[in-house]
Amino acid sequence: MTDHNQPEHDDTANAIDTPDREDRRRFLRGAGVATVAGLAIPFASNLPAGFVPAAFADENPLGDKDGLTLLGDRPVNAETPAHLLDDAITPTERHFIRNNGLLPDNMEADGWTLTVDGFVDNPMTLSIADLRSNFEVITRALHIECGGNGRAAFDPPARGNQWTVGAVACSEWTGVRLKDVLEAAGVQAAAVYTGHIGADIHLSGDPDKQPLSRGIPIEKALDDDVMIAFEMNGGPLHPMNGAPLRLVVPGWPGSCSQKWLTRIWVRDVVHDGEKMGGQSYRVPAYPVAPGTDVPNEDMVIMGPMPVKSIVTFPENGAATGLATDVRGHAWVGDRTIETLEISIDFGATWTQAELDAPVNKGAWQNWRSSVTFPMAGYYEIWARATDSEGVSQPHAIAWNPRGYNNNSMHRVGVMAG
Ligand SMILES: Nc1nc2c(c(=O)[nH]1)N[C@H]1C(S)=C(S)[C@@H](COP(=O)(O)O)O[C@H]1N2
Ligand SMILES: [Mo]
Repeated sequence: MTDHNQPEHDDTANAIDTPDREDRRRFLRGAGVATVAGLAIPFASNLPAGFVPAAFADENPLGDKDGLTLLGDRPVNAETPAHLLDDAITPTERHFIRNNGLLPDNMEADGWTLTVDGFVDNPMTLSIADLRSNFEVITRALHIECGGNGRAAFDPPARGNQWTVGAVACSEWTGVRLKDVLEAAGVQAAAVYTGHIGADIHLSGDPDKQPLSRGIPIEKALDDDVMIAFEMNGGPLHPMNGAPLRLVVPGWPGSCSQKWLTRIWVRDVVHDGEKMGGQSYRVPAYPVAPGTDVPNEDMVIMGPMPVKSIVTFPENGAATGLATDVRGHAWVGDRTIETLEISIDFGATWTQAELDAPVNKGAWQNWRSSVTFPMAGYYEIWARATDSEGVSQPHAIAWNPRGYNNNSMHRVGVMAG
């Protein structure tokens, strides 16, 4: 019903004016007093961290990302449901998002530079055009898994994003080898570690703080399969995935793959940037009972990620016939997957699935099988990968304080028959 007393097209007649993009940007930036449509928020200090005023909710922070589950929007974190990870190569719209801060203001490829300095003979600053013309350009399928993938299953819970299984992806990246760039810069004998710096903005808005600055041992940085990437799946990098330049360090905690990359600082000490110390991306040096408080000095920096797999078909909770195809992916830090087994009887018996070799080093491995259920009912499909050192996925989580490295078997329930 139209209220004829209200003038048409008069915005001031609304309960609150439409919040504009500038308001939202300012709010997300955490810069000064937050407002909505020019109105102060008297109870702003009560608004829980990570909450954005509901009046802004119509602006989808995930944009063109397809079907991702939003875990938080300040910073933006979103995972991909397992059944949407079915492709051999993860489409850009389905690559998960893990941000520690806010997007840089400027993500233009033109004018972007990468500085390589520190313990190198020839410090250099390169444009993306320089990277393309001075080094061999390669395209590789490389997987990235967040160190906290699987944290939601921790008991007692671990704080941080409650990822279930979908903070993992394997896109096809185009760029240059980090190794080639480091060799051109001339890594000095004293170098032990890289330090990675990106252009993203700290949640506080303080330009002197960085949301994240991690690094890797120099031996890993000189691996053939570590890339500085400027394209993703044949197109530009997605703004949420580090446009216009990022590192991709397959097999290592995703946090090593610095997005919005502006500088590689070659260090003569273990890099001490943001989230290299304390309890961040570090695990106890020895096994601990669930719930144990572990002092910082007993924590070690995470290295290669453990052996893991995911079932991408059928979808958890699906109705199937008495026979169904089953498929998914498997991956592991610096090794390869040797076998992938599945069980439909809660792990009593296992059968081997067909497993592909990685399309290149650093890619996840695709696998497939088919199962026939003996009668109608509820079944679970369990998948278990074993790596080239004979290490398999466990049933239970090796608990640690911040919820890293959960590589327990993925379980998918189906209603068969
Ligand atoms: N500059 C910068 N790089 C970053 C991050 C970040 O917050 N800032 N997050 C890291 C983490 S923790 C992960 S898991 C990966 C995720 O990459 P994606 O968002 O492209 O999936 O990016 C890493 N690179
Ligand atoms: Mo991560």
